[in-house]
Amino acid sequence: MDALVPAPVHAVAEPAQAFTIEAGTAVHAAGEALEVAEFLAGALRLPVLDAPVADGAITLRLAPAADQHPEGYALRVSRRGIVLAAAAPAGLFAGVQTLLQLLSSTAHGVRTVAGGQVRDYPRFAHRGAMLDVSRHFFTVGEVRRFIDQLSRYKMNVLHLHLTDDQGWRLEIKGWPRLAVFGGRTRVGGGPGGHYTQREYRDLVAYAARRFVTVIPEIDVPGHTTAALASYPELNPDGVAPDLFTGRGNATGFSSLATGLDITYRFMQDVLRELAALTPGPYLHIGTDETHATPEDGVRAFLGRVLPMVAQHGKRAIGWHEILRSRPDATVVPQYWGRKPGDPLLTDAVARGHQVILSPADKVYLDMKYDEHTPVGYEWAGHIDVADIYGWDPGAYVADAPDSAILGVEAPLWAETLRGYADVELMAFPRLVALAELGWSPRPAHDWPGFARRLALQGPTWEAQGVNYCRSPQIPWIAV
Ligand code: TNX
Repeated sequence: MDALVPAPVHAVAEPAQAFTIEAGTAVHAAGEALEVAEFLAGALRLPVLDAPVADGAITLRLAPAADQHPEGYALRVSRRGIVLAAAAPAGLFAGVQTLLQLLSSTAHGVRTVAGGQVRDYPRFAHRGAMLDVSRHFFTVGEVRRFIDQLSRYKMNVLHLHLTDDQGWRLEIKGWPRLAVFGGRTRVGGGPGGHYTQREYRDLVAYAARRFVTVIPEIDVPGHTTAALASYPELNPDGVAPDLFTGRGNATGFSSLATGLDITYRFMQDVLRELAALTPGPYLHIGTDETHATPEDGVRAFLGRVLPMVAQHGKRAIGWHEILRSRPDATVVPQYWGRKPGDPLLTDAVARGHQVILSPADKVYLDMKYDEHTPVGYEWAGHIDVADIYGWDPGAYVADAPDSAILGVEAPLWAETLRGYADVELMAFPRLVALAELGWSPRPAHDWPGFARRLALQGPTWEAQGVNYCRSPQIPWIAV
């Protein structure tokens, strides 16, 4: 019980009550609880029985209660059996992740679940990571692995940065060259790639089975060389620029033509197809670093594009620069600045916006841990595990109630990454620190305790072949 990450709201260890998984143990569930039961049974290699609570069994039960958090759960492990109850399937899934962390097996293959009781629910609704698949393309298999890794720590959002100067990574049927031409390459000029709509739908469904919402980002009107290179008619002079394979240190050098009608036909088509692929409530439209777009052009562009997002029944997220155009309060700014108490956020919250916090000097996973990290940037400083753990999202915006903070998200930009092993190196263990900031109540916050619990994940990662960074701040167990 004292090894759980993220730390639960309330847990009592009952060491004499460990449950032993026997040859005949089954997972019992009915109705809507069955899908999560099957997930657990798959992980434990046990059968599922559509049957009521029984001694010696692992039972998953939905007990809808209006006052209970949709991701909350109650878990009771005793010698006689395990009962996991929640108001909604998302809560059962969170409880399953707790149960799996309580599992251990002896050298002889005897599997036990630590005894005790847990009552738990998250602090923030949005607990996410962003993967930049534009600067470097990651395959469906790699993204699935990332989703699995997020969900183990009760993270529930995967933001995919699908387009940028260096690559357009999603098939758009009305504009096919975006993916087949605009997705051809990547930073450094190696091969790129893209997701067909079918692959993308499968990915979204895979995430949904793990209660992870995919938020797709089409970054506009800047960061758009891949689109401009694919269709000459999107350029005011009718001439397509070359594909871009640099890192883009001078980010913000490209722009959609905000004065051309075709730009809005393009946006309407892209957003329509994107919305149709997105069961979740959000579409992310970028809007960062629009240095190549005149300020009134940005305003005019957003004045036409934001209603399109709403028309498709979705809520828009934009990087915090979007606030300069004074959008209505349904728009969610994602803050990547570095100023606690930034008046930009205080004012936005006062106008009714909910915000996502991704301060670059706290949670940018593309920053190096220290000077020895083989990849990554340093413009927002070094970020070791204690830095990502050492701030309070609830206190970052002056005078904001917790309800104004939709949550936290760690972006992983991919300019310097060489492959999926580098994703793991940059994400682990730091992402787990963010998971705890997002899930655990503020009073549970405790660095020495967290460092000790995090160290216990090391053997799991070794066993799974996760390329994590053995930060010297963590008391890793010798391997
Ligand atoms: C800034 S943060 C960017 C990205 C880069 C990143 C590199 C933001 C919204 N834009 O385009 O990839 O820095 O750290």
